[in-house]
Amino acid sequence: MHYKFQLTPLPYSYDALEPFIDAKTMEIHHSKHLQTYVDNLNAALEKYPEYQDWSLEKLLANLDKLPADIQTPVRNHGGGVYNHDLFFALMSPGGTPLKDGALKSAIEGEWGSVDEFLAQIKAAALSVFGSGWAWLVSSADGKLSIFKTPNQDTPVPVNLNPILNLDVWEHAYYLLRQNRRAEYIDAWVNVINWQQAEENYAAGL
Ligand code: MN3
Repeated sequence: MHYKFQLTPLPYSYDALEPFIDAKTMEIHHSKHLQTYVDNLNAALEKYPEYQDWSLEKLLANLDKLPADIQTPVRNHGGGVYNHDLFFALMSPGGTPLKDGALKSAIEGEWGSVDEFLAQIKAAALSVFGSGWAWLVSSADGKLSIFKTPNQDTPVPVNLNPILNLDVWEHAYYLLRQNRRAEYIDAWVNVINWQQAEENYAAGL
């Protein structure tokens, strides 16, 4: 995937995550917020053909090599595209189960149980001040950790493999749940696409 970036279609309908995440939130989040990130990323790259064949990962890993005037737009809007493409694929109607296997074993090895991991990522997500993301990531040796990023920053520049991410920008929950971030996180647990998380983990090994 490189310039000209396109809006990735949602792999389910806007109302498919009800009642946990409402249709109006999903519609605005995908068709307005993500579309804006795509458009602004393309606008930043429009006048620099030499970067138009760079993948999104390459752009995000090499922000300091880009022309000064597009470093911040690519960081913010490219990060927005990267983060949301992961996030939307990591949800599914009713969720998919975390099967016995490499990821479940690694989570249990690190946190003792999946429930304890979920408690820890909730705590991390609640502690993001303002807008940002909570992540489950793996390092090159496969070790898991919980990670936080502000704004639309990504784990790419620090070479961490994304397994699972959670958007805690207010636009992800404000329409249905107003300021109740904890309630949104508890609802999100019901729609986690663990099968996709398992694939993301395997891709980083
Ligand atoms: Mn968002």
